[in-house]
Amino acid sequence: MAEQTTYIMVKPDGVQRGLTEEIISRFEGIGLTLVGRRDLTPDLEIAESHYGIHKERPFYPDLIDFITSGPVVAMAWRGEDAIAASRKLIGATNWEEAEPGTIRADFARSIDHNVIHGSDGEETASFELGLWFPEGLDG
Ligand code: IDP
Ligand code: MG
Repeated sequence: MAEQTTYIMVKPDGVQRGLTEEIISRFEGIGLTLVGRRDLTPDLEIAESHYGIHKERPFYPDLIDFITSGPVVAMAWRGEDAIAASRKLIGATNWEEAEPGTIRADFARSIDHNVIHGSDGEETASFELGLWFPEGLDG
């Protein structure tokens, strides 16, 4: 497996609950390196691009409201097999189905406010990194 960079975002609920540092430690704990970080409140334009794939889903309007509701921590993490390793660390979308010890199993308590986002594949990762880090990454 080659080195990859993935897009990870602490969602507004995670930031508001003070989980950012704990989440960063967990990514460091699996050996990934933080190569970009931006703290921002997403505007409608970036939120709609990021979640464009879910436009037809019933939960889309609530998802956009939620993700634009307050600050997020947008991050780029790099390392061996970073995309799948991060998804594993994060756990299933629905916290009730997430493996014990994953971030969502430990901290999420609803399917929509589930603390964290992680890219689900190489194409998604490169799209999302370009969207959230238009000026590029460190290193
Ligand atoms: P993922 O975040 O695990 O990749 P996706 O299926 O890509 O999950 O969904 C994106 C986000 O949309 C989820 O993280 C969650 O916040 C929200 N979401 C997904 N499915 C539902 C649902 O059935 N009800 C409400 N919100 C949902
Ligand atoms: Mg997804």
